[in-house]
Amino acid sequence: IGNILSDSVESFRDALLTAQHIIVVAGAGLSAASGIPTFRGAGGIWRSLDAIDLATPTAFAENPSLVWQFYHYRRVKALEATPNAAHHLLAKLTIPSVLKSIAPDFKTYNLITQNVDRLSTRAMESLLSSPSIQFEKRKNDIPTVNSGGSGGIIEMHGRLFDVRCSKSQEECDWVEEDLSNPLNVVLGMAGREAESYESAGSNSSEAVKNIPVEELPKCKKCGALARPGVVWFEEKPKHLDEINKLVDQADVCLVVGTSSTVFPAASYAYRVHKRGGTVAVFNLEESDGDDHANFVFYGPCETELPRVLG
Ligand code: BJW
Ligand code: ZN
Repeated sequence: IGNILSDSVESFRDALLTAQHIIVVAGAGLSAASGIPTFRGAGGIWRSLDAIDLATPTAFAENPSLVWQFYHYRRVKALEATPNAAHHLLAKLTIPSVLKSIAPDFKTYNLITQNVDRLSTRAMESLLSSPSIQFEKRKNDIPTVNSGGSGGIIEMHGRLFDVRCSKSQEECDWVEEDLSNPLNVVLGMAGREAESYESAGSNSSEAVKNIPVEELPKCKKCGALARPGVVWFEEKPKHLDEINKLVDQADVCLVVGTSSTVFPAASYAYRVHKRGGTVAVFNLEESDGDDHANFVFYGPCETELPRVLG
């Protein structure tokens, strides 16, 4: 028996009138309009390799040179990108007076994102620096994780711009945010070479250099090989305690631009729905999230979010 879905803006806005705790669960589709490739489907192929196969501890252990070049490419993409209308809309909802105009009883609003590209944080930063908006004393409250609070951006799959030691966290806890481009000269050179190879008409893994481990980024504490500060398959997502509290208290869950195929993120809408909460999916097309939704707004989230919530 299929789940009954509505696409009525009016009914969804009615549900928001009594909402108290609102969460957004976001995925790669949120950043698609900014030019960041998604994981599944055509966008997920890098130099003829599948992004999903590269985002694993095994791939890194077997070929750190390959995986670092993939993340160098991703870092450059993210640095060159700018937040789109969907990031900006979700950021604007952290302003209590704005959210109160559509959800007058709301108490908390938090964005749980699977994305590592920093674009939601950048949308927040640009909002906080815009002079035209009154901030209700939120000026110094640049959100990161704030358990039980409101206005947080929770980056559950880590961050593309964090660089950390490849040893286990117990062995070496070094981690540093580094927005530089390139992160290291050799990666920069390999990236440019691969690009000219590609523009000469080839899109293959042959364009990927074999960089010796000594020339890859290193831990600044113990000298071991460094790795991107992202969460790969089989690794523990970040901030799970905070997230679980938010999911357990949420009465409205917006699912934005995710295929809802990766756990535990894929289970959050299900949990809210099962408790009788309202779930609204914003996606280009049908996704696994639809199974546990009350509302589905098909289309690009950068136009659908402003249409439904703006
Ligand atoms: C638009 C749009 C537009 C496009 N507008 N929409 C069996 C059952 C249950 C679980 C498991 C299982 N077997 C294995 C597991 C666990 C595993 C898992 O879920 N595997 C599945 C494949 C089954 N999960 C894990 O391993 C996680 N860890 C874990 O569970 O740990 C447990 C633990 C607990 C305590 C201690 C120790 C362990 C970790 C998952 C890590 C995922 N990592 C990645 C890479 C991150 C780094 C990087 O960026 O490189 O995260 S994989 C990749 O998938 C990335 C994404 O965040 C994630 C989700 O993808 P997302 O965002 O949904 O993207 P797409 O491409 O799939 O979808 C895009 C969507 O957007 C599409 O639907 C489009 O239609 C849409 N769209 N444009 C609106 N403009
Ligand atoms: Zn180290």
